[in-house]
Amino acid sequence: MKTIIITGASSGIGKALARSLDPTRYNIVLAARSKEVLEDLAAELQGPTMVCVTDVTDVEACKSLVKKTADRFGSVDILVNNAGLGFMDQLVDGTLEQWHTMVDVNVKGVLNCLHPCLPHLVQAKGHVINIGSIASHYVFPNSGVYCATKHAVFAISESIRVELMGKVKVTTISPGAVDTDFINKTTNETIHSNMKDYFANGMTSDTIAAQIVHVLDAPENTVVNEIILRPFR
Ligand code: NJP
Repeated sequence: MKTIIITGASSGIGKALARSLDPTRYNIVLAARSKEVLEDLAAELQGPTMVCVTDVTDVEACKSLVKKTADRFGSVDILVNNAGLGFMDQLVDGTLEQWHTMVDVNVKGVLNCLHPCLPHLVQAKGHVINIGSIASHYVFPNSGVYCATKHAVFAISESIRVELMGKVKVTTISPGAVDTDFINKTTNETIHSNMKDYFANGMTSDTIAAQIVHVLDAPENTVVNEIILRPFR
């Protein structure tokens, strides 16, 4: 059995991933802030599962998530840094508060979980899966700060790749539009109404989850470092 922590497991891609994993092969740790949703999901899953209510912006909560995981299951083999959000807006209209929230969740949240996990991952010859984005590679209008955070996520993945080669596997999953609650965080009503159909016609969370499962099933001596997925239309 391998032990996998999934952040942002209460919705979208994280939830779909939890449902897609083979319960006979994984101990699944579900992390997010929405306690009841996580508990309902845990009740639905067949295998060993633990709910850890975690705000990834809270350093102590992230340390506790990793400690509880190691105490309960004996190892941390896979960390999926999936929790993330985007507020789409022009720079001149965006609020500093929303910019900070994106940095706090998408970048610091990844680091807050990665730091306490690393000793366990090195010991387990484990795997970090960071959910990046097409926005890890390109900068689009109305999403400058979001793109900056996802560029940072890609850089974090690359630093794991170059420094921990042979010790810890790392994969960046870089999707384009996926039909989740993601776009509904955008408070600029004009941008939201212009983009919501684009996202509603995007890929499904199950499609992204299937690719993560595929990455986890790569041969022991192989690592898939990145998958870029775009809607085909
Ligand atoms: O979005 P959504 P996705 N602490 O809104 C959690 C990236 N992505 O599945 O805490 C802990 O359904 C939140 O949980 P809760 C995107 O950037 C997406 O699409 O209970 N968790 C929920 O489970 C993100 O990195 C698209 O509110 C926190 C989850 O995050 C990843 O995919 C395209 C949290 C968000 O679920 C999953 O997003 C792309 C916190 N402070 C990249 N704040 C796309 N959908 O089109 C939020 O390129 N969460």
